Amino acid sequence: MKTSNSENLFKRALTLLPGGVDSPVRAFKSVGGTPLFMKEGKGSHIKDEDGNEYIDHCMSWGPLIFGHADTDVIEAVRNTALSGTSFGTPHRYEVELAELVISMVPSIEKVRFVSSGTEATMSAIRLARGFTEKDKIIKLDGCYHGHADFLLVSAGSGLATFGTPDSAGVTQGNAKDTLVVPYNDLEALGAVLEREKGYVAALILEPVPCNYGLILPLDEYLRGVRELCDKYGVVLIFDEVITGFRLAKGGAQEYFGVTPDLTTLGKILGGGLPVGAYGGRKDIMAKIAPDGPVYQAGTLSGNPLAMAAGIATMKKLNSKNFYSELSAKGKMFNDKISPVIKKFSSSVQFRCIESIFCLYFTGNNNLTTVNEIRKCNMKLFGAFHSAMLSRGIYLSPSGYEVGFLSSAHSSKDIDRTVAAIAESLEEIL
Ligand code: KE4
Repeated sequence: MKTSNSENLFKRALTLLPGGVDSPVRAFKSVGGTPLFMKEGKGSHIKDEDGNEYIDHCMSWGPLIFGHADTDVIEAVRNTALSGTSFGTPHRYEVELAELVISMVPSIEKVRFVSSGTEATMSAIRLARGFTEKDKIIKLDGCYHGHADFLLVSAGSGLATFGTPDSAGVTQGNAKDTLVVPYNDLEALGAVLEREKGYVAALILEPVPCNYGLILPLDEYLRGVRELCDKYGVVLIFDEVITGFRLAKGGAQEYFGVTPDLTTLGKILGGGLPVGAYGGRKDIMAKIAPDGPVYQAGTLSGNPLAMAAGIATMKKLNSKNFYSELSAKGKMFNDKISPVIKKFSSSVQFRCIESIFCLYFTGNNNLTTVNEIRKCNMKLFGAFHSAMLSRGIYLSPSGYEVGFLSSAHSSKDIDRTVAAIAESLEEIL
């Protein structure tokens, strides 16, 4: 596979950008080899600077639920751009996208648009602290919520649960108010809430964690979290940056029937342009400036170009049968891949939920907590990723990330991906 153009571009990039990238996971550090510079995409396919074509299952990490260069989204962006990209004033598209989001997401009565998932989660936490006038927050081990300092915190030693900084530059002062408890463990959560009674402002979690592989919630876990938050007066924040508009029109909260107090959104919401959002109960959102004392702002928040992409995306998601057809694709993929995984079940597992999937290199089939996923063989994933690339399949370049299907993935694409997985597992195992 010729990759000299990507290699030359990467050499230049390394002298200009830290690690040659604008986001670390793109650097292929955990899978090895030179990151591929993509040039164009259409539907389920992308092409790199050397002309190699791939079926894409990373899909820009989730936003492209209709696939690359969706005609409706591109049309909306093109038409809007001709009238200008940003005015820094209120614009009708903010109103139209807000109406769509509020009509689709059960928990959202009022919404604020921002420009990334990080901005959404960072603002939602500040809002919850301002609303409750409490300092501590709880996050779930293995969940990722973007790079706000107080969220770059991982589980402390043992049951201490006080957070330890996950990154240089995050101060103890910032980490000390973040408590970390294991996901899928209501007992551990209840114990921390009891011990910290009266001090916890909010609990934030990915309802279905997708940043430590894919972790499926145990039955009634999310309902249990809701009940515990009610019992201790803690604001429940669902970070649906990935699951929002993905698992269902109303995201995981619709899919599992559990309604949080606040929801954060991103990725699909912007149809591939930079958009994030946070929203929820009116009484909580009333605290946000300029209505209330919690400050949050953004130059390009709600800009017409990004809003236009979001409106086109939301309207398309509301078309009849969209989710049942996407769900059927996920089921087809699962049905076709299962016999392949079964053959190699001593070394590889597979999980999926709707159009999100993940392969784990481990013989352990009980993958309900991050500790089990921590034991997966990421070196083998690296070999698998390269084997799949050589067969024209582009997977997210990290064993901790998930893969996606879009409405543009055909049954032929799915057959090709399944065949490539079977051949790649044969090759590396
Ligand atoms: P952004 O700031 O990257 O738009 O969103 C942060 C974020 C928040 N919440 C969840 C559940 C997320 O998954 C993310 C970002 N996801 C990662 C990969 N899964 C983005 C890819 C990257 O970091 O380059």
